[in-house]
Amino acid sequence: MPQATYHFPRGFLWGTATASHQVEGNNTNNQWWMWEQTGHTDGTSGLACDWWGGRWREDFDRAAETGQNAHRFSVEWSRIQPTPDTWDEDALERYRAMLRGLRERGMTPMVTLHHFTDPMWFYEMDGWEHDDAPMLFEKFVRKVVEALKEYCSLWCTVNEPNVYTLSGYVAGLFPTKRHGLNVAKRVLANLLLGHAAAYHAIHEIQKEAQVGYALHYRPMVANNKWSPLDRLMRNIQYNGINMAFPSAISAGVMKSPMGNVRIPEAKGTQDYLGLNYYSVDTIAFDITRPQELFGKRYYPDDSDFSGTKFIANIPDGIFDTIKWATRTYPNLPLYITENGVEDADDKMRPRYIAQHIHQVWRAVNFNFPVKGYFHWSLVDNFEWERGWTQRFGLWGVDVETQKRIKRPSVDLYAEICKENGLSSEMVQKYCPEVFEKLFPV
Ligand code: IFM
Repeated sequence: MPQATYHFPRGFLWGTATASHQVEGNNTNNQWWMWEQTGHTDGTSGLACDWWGGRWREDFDRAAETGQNAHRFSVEWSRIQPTPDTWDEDALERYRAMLRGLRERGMTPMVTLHHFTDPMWFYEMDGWEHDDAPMLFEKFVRKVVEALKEYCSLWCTVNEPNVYTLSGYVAGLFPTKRHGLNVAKRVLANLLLGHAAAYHAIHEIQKEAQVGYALHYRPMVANNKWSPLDRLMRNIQYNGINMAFPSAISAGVMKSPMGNVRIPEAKGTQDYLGLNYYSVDTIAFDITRPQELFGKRYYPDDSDFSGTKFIANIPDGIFDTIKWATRTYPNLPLYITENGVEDADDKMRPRYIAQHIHQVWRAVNFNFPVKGYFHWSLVDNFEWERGWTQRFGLWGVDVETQKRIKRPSVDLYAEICKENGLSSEMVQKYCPEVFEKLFPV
C-alpha cells in the first residue's frame, strides 16, 4: 500500500468560515429575521450558535486546539448601524474582542463585510436596488475598518453577490421586495459599485490591507455535449451565474443576460479572489423552464450525493475552479473561502474533505497561487431558507441545548491542519473508500 503525504507550502492558511446571521443569534434587526418570522424559512435562527452570547470563545478554542490557524467570519451591519444615523460602539467592541480572541489563539482573521444580511432600514429603502446603496455600504465599511484595523488586514467585501442576487431577486428564496431579471441586474451593478467603493476606502484607511470578495463559482457541463441547445443553455447559465463580478473586475463591464453594464470603477478592484466551491452543475435545455432561461440545472442520478442531495461530491470541480481563476487573473492570490457539505451523520464529509483538499494540493503543485482553505463550516449553523435542515458543521450543534457534538471529520481536518498536508494514513483511517483514488499504485 503506498505511503505518502501531500504537503502544502509553509504559511498556508487552514481555517473554517462562518457568517454573522448564521451563528450569532438574535439578529432581530435585519431582513432575514423578518423573513423568518413571516414563515419563509424552515425554522428560525433564534439563538443560532449563540456567538453573540459569547460562545464564539469556546468555538474558537475548538478551532485553535484542532490546528486551525485562520478563521473567516462576518460582521453584522444591522448591529453596527442599527439606524441610518446611529453607530453601536458596543457591537464594534464585541467584534474587536472576537478578533483579539483569534489573534490570541494564533489565528489569522478574514472579515467579511456583507454576508447576505442588510439592516431593516436599508431593506425598507429598497436595499441594493437603491442608487444610494453603494455609498451607504461604503460609509459602513469605513466605520468598521477604522474600528477593526488593529487586528485585521484581510477583508472580504461581499460574500457570493451572485447567490444573494439570484436566490433573492430571481428565485424568490431570499428576502426581497421585488423580483425580476432587470431588478437583479440593477442589484448586481450596485453591489459591484459598493464593492469597488469599499475596496478603495479600505486601502485609503489601511495601506497593508488585502481586499477581495468571495465568488460562489459553479463549474457547469452540458447534459449532452453534442446537443447545441444544451451547450447554449450551459453557456447562458454559466455566464449568468458566474460572470457578473469577474467580468466587471477584469474589464470594467458587467456581463449579464439582460445586457452589459459599464462599471469602470470596478476594474482591478481585488488583491485576491475568494472562491466558494461546492459542486458542479449539469445543464439541459428545458422548454418548460422560462423562469430559469430554459436551462435545467441538476446532478446526474449516479452522483455521490450528500444527505439531502443538496451537493454532489465532485472534487475535480475545485481544481477546475482554481484553474479558471488562475487563467482569468494570472498571479492573483486565491483563497478557497468556502468548501463543505451538509452531512449530519458525517458519512460523506471525511471523503469530501480529503478529495477536495487533494485537488487543492494538485492545483498548488501546478503553481496556482492558492494561499489558504476555509472549510464551511466550524459548527452547524442556520442555513438560510433551509433553516436547520442542513448541517454543515465540523461540530454538530444541538440547537436546544447549545451542546457541540464532535463529528469524526474534526479529527481528520485537525490532522490535515497540523501536518500542513494530507497523508495516506489519514485517508486510510478516515475514508478508506477513496484510498485508491487518492493514492493510486
Ligand atoms: O451557508 C452558506 C453560506 O452562507 C454561503 N455559501 C454557501 C453556504 C452553504 O450553503
